[in-house]
Amino acid sequence: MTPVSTASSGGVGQARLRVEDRALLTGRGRFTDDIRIAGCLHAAFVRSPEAHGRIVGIDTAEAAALPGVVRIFTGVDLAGLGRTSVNPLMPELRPLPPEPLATGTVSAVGQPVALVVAETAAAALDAAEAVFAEIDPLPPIPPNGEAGPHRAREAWNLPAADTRNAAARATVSLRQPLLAPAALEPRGLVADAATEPGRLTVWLGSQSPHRAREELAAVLGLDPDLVRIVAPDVGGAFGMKASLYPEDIAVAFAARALGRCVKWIATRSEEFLAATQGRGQTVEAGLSAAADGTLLHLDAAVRAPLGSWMPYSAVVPARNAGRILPGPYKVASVEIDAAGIETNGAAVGIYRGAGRPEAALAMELLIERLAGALDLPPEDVRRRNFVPATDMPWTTPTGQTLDSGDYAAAYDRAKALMATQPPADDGRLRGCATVAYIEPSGLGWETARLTLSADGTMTAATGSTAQGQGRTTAVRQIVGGGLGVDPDTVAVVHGDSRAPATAIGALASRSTPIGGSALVAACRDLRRQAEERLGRPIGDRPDWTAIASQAGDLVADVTYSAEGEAWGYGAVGCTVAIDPETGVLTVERLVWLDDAGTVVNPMLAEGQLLGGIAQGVGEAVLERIVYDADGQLLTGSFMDYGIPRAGDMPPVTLERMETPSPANLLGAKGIGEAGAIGAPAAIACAVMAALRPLGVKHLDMPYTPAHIWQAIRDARTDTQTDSGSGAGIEHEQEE
Ligand code: SMO
Repeated sequence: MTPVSTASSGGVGQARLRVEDRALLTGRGRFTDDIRIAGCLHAAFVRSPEAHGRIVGIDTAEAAALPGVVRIFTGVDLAGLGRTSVNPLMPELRPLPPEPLATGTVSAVGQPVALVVAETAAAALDAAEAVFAEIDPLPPIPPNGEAGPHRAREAWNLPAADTRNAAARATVSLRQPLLAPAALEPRGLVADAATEPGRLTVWLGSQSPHRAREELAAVLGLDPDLVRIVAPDVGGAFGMKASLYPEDIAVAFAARALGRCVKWIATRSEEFLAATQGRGQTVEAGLSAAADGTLLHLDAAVRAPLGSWMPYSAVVPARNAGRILPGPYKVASVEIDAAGIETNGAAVGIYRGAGRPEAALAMELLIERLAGALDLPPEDVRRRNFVPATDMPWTTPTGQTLDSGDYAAAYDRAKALMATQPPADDGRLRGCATVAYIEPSGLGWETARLTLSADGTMTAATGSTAQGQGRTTAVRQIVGGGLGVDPDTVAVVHGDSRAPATAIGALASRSTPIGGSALVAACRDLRRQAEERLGRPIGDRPDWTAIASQAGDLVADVTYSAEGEAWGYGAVGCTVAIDPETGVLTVERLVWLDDAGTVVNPMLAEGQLLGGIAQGVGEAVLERIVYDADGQLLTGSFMDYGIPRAGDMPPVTLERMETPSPANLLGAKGIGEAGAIGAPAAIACAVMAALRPLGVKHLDMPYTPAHIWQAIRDARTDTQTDSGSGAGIEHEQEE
């Protein structure tokens, strides 16, 4: 395996400006709502006001008589459809696919119960409000609780190490809030069954249009060749646009039933109610070590809420939180159990990091506490246990293969960057911590298709879709480097289920490692074909126009399978200041060392990190979905749910190392989720360092002023500082 040199001509490694931005920043993007098909109808959903209940009846008569209404669909109309699938990544799995429209019972506030199709969006909305759904309430399973039927489960057990040498054991008990992925562009689709009779073309804001085509065709009972999914410009996704939704199925069904085009664009309120949410896990974990800090045994129970239905990747957060829990550290033995739990809330799915942030948070808090119990500096415990570069590839106790990297070097560099910070003393509580994280970027395959037309035009189609990451820019650089052409001359196609013919999509930080490597493989294949046709070597910078005129069209259609999983990693230093009188937290500084292997474009990589950090800061400081005991959503708008704004971003110092991965052709590792993985863990450890001297033993995110103020007050007024604590230390050799 020869990684591509970062110095190769034409692109890889260069900080080129994003070619996407001129259109996106001047209002000339083309998002799903910008798709205008003549005669297209509009859809609006009637949604359940109850978290759990029995449908007594749905009265559509008054609504159906309103002007402009074309048809109202209820669950019985769609009852014969197939069901979407759930990726069977955990050994114990009882899938819970959604009903496109509820029949019999409702199981979450906001669940679609009827679909109104009308001539205008306003008419559809008016009619939806005139539909009366009579529902007998039933007691709900609270969406942010921990009780409920287990729907998925996996355990990782590596026989117990000899813990007789354990000098201490630390525990944590974490309750992480549910989060709203809150993509700038809400979900939406335009389903056109009119323009080409017998065929269905759907414009869908999606990370995975090819999978959407397979799933939609299966559910509707259609030949997949008759279904085309196009993801136009997509304004953020973060895992929330990775799976087919009940609304997508209902609207596509309506378009087919009417032989028309039907459009639906979600409102922000509908996104809070019915888009998939993230996080929400409960983690009970313990970690023991010898007196010198050598980690011995890690045990954990992860409970992940699933909500009321399961998208395709529903079990990924629980599985990742379990399999990644040991992080970059050697741990002699583990006993980890992860389960997904059904509740009466919106579906919970993958959200930037998808179990990785949860794993890093638990492990880093455990290490901080364990170091305290052992009376060792936390950095000493980390350094003692990092998997050494010389031991790579390394199989973790959960069976994962870490591919490459120098975790200790990254950590030392981050510590060195932290040391340059002048100490401040302004009466506020200060805390700092330097943590470490890992970021697996997926297994399996991705596709690429390179076409050299007879006129010399080079077109690259990639299975990795774009939601704002700068995919076109990166593809041009990879192909420019691979073929020895000017990147700006490469035409790029993405987000169309017609080209390539199959694909997975943009998920799990895999687009550059796996999707990029597919492009590298396609470049090699195109070169080989050209040399075969011409019967001679073509050199590093071939004249493709001349080749095309001599050899004719060439197509390289490649399905590339990664040899293993590439693991990005890094270290994050954080300083926080807390006003003890008001509880106001300031994240004063983050220093960041990330190793994403081969970097295609340092500017894009930096953008990915900063975006992930912003979402990680939001998780740590601001964001929380709240349901009441009846399963009613209390945070249904941005008036109630805080997402970070520019002023909430701390100053960030970014540096990187570049250890090419042996797991794929490009040598790239994930970076898209790194910021969201490292930031919450770093901020949490720094906040606990600041509050620990006051006797605060544990505080769950988000660290809002009210939350911190209450913790400080409780610690001051409560000499029994254990009360309200979610963590403990056991000195096993003490009385
Ligand atoms: S959370 Mo990602 O889109 O796998």
